[in-house]
Amino acid sequence: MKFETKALHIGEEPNLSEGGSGDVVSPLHLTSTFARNKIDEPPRGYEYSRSSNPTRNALEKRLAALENGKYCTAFASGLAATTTVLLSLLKAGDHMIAFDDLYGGTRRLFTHLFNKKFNIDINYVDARKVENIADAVKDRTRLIWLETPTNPLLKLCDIRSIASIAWDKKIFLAVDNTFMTPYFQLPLELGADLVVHSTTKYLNGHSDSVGGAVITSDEHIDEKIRFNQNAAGAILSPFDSYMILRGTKTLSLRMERHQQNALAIAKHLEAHDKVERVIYPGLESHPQHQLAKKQMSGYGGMVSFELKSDLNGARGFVEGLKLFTLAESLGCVESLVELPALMTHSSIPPEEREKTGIKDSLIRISVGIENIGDLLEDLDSQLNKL
Ligand code: P1T
Repeated sequence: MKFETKALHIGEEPNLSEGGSGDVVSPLHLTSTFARNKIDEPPRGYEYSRSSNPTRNALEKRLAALENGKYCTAFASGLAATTTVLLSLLKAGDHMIAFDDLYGGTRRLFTHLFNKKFNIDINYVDARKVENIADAVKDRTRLIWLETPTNPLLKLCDIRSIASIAWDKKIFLAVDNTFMTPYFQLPLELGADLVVHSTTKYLNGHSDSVGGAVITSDEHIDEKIRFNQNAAGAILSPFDSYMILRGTKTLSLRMERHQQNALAIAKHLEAHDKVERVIYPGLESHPQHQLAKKQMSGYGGMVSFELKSDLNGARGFVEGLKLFTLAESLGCVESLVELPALMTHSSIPPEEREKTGIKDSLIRISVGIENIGDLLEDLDSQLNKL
């Protein structure tokens, strides 16, 4: 089955056997527990909804299929998924390497919890250069953590080349695929061991659910993560599982439109004299456009740009927009705008932000599926005020 078909049919096969009701849409199983006849009689594979739930299972099956993986575990948020991966693969004293440009909350989790509290040694490196990863490897390195493209600077790294280093040194490679989704990028096919998602974003797509997921094809990795999904308990609720199942059905259509609008906006901003720099992997001016073409089948819906202005100018710009809602998050049908220095990445110390290139005037937009003419008019109205 191709992507669009899997997104509709995997995990939601109507049950037409005797006793099955033939629901076309997977029923929402809100039960917390499952009855059994006798203590030793396994109750149809389900015992308790933290361990396993039919609606969550349906979603996990679908997401595994969309990423071309074998196993998926779903969590209460993207960060809960990330936490469970680190809990499952690392122990105190281990070393990990992470891209130096990451979602601010992921970096806060790594630094404040796993490094400072649980003694995981972490090196943040510019993973655009594969040799920076190779140079950072130590005997104790157990995990490499990447976003590509990164949040918010849309930097790319070469998954296949980094996977070959990881493979050689027996290090796990995890890729956060939230920005591209499996519609545009398949990290497992490129050699990653695990894919992580904030399903809060494109997979659900409608700003009305928070969730996360981990996908792998490695049985042993899945076993560890599944154990901790139950043991630590940061599971996705049945209702959110239902919402994301519904969201994935239109993912392919939404991603095409997000991308079409994002490219038009990126080109428009690039030609505007009030704009210093536009970052979008689909622009030929993106320093890694060739890698984007090779590694991804599209460029996504996220655009970042710097105004020829200061923090106050950028603040006035984002606060003045009418159609772009000023809010954190991304990947939903409506357009959102934010200032990373004061919002999503404010937990990163200013000197670290400076080092990775997150300037005060950097604006990040998550381009929605509205009419492109309306979106351009909204942006122009604020650009002309500068
Ligand atoms: O918010 P949560 O579902 O816990 O997901 C965390 C997360 C993980 N990975 C990436 C790439 C992300 O962008 C996020 C969350 N990001 C935002 C809320 C944001 O506005 O960037």
